[in-house]
Amino acid sequence: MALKLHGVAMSTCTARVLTCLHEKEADFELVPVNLFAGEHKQPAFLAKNPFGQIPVLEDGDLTLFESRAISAYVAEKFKETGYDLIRHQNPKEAAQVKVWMEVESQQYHPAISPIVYQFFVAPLHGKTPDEAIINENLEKLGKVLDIYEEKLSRSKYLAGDFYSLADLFHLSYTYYFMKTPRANLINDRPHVKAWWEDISSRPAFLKVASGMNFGEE
Ligand code: GSH
Repeated sequence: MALKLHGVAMSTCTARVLTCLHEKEADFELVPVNLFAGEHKQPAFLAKNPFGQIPVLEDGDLTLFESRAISAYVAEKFKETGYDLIRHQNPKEAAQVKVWMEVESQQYHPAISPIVYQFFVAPLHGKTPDEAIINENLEKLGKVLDIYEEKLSRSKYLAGDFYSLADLFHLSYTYYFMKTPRANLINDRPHVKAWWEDISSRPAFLKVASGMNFGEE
């Protein structure tokens, strides 16, 4: 039975899982959730994720939420097909993948997500993007990217000389960030820029990016 992913193609967290599913060439069905109608806050959806957020993955009797945990499950379940995202045959490389997955979630995400929110989501709620929040987080993001620049001068990807789930986790938020007037934070750092151009041009992500039209016509 095909996996069922409940979510919306333009959502960053859904896009993270979709990219992973495409990399693994997994058979799945995307079940749309009507966020504007509040479907994710209704009992039927809350039974799948009590936090009332997308995405949710159903694999038979297994129900999962949290996009990074779902992606890790998909990468493990389909470790023999598609691209190996977790270096499952090399414990030391696999450990480095886990380190940089944590870095994305603990360092990169907290800085980039408020910026993306202010540029793309706040206007949907009739609010002007808050410059103070944007600037404070640009500063944080710049410091994180300085560390990335140094790391990426020593290895082609974050966990080593191989693309992995750690790189993949960065795609969806960075994709929207690159549409803001502050894309220079990436473009001014040559190794980060080369890394971004490489990971964002993988066929699995291009498929997903074609559905990410948040905040655009
Ligand atoms: N940490 C969660 C994950 O990675 O899955 C975050 C999930 C999340 O924030 N989902 C957003 C959502 O459902 C869409 S990207 N927003 C609607 C809401 O929170 O009401």
